[in-house]
Amino acid sequence: MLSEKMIEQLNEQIKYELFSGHYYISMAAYCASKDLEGFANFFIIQEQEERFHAMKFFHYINEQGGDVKIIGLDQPKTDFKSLEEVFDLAWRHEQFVTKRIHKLMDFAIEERDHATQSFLKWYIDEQVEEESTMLSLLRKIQLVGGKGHGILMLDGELAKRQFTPPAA
Ligand code: OFO
Repeated sequence: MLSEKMIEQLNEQIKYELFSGHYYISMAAYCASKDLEGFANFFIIQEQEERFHAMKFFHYINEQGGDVKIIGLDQPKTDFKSLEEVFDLAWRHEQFVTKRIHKLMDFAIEERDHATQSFLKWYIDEQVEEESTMLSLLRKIQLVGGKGHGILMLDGELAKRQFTPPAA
């Protein structure tokens, strides 16, 4: 059984997960506009991951007898200057999401809601991976100076990315 306040907080997190997907599709559009189909694919797959994150909250709220409420999404940024900027923003965005997940965990601890603490553990681990993926790509892009052969090689690598539902 979840408190009303907890249901509200979890519903808000659905919004953030869906917004992450929205933001990444916008980044995919920028990459596609530069003919970087591999980078576009990376963000298209990332959007599927974010939907998975959102739906995990959706099912948890339902399982616990709460009502899911879908809240409107904000307009994501659409004008990007470079691939480096895109990955810098993606990395910063993941840090923001990590902070939100940690705040949720703090609240679950405060409420002595053990079930939600156990549920959120998965997200805490997932965020370590999410931040690391974005930072690693940002560093690689910086390493090759954001252009040339290196970028084409990375693009080829990222074209292979496929969606595999993360282990529950
Ligand atoms: Fe849902 O992890 Fe990215 O935002």
